Amino acid sequence: MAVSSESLNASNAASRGAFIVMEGMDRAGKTTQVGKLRHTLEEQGHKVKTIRFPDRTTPMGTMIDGYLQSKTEMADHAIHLLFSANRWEKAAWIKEQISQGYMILCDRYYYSGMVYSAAKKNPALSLEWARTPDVGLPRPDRVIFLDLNAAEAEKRGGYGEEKYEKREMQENARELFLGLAGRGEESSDMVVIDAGHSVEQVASAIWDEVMKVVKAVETVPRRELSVVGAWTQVP
Ligand code: Z5A
Ligand code: MG
Repeated sequence: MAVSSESLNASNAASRGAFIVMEGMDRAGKTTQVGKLRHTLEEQGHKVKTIRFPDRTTPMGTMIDGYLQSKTEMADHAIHLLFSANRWEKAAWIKEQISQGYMILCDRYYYSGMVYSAAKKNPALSLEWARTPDVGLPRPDRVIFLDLNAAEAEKRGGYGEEKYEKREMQENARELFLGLAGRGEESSDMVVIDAGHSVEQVASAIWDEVMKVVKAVETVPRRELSVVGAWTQVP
């Protein structure tokens, strides 16, 4: 992608990496865009590692995969805590890579965790409850939310194969995701990008955001990543 006029220099040796999360609706293009962003950052000389959640390669991830493919049943709270535990498995690794100067690009994170579980509308599983097990995880420097309505998502490849890929669930999840723009630290961490454009147009909008974050991280050498804090007040 063309970024020449606003290129960034390779990582400053004295700075930590940036922790960037790609969130969004099903089939919004998160994995596609993580790949493109990795390529662009590496072209500019940055060290980059990618991670995705759920990480289906761990023992807990295998259980999550079985659930998403409707091979096993699990109580709503139990699967929710497994998704969270799957992130905690990687928390120390994320902190370590960031301190070594790697840019971490993360494909889904705790935003998906709380939103998809709350989208089930189980009266005993609120958004607030769902967020709690993730308090204390590494807090992203920026969360890019790729917004796509369910009708557009359904036109894209592979839709409908997994458990949550149903119209009502997707519409509930989208409403909850967008509602995070007005809540707690998520309101300052999250930026919404319209994912209904071409891959290149979306990549360009993402780059505009990422560039700002990388510059900010590089100007404050060795500042630690902060952690996800508790929601202290109900708006
Ligand atoms: N889940 C949860 O409940 N709790 C949690 O804590 C977490 C997740 C972390 C599986 O996630 C499910 O887990 C998910 C949330 C839940 N359920 N739902 N819904 P996953 O990340 O493993 O899901 P996935 O299989 O990777 O699908 P995805 O992430 O939704 O897709 P994507 O990464 O956003 O899209 P993509 O793979 O990049 O692209 C999809 C297709 O669209 C592909 O054919 C592309 O070529 C095409 N595409 C991409 N961009 C465009 C544009 N701009 N225009 C046209 N076509 C495009
Ligand atoms: Mg994906």
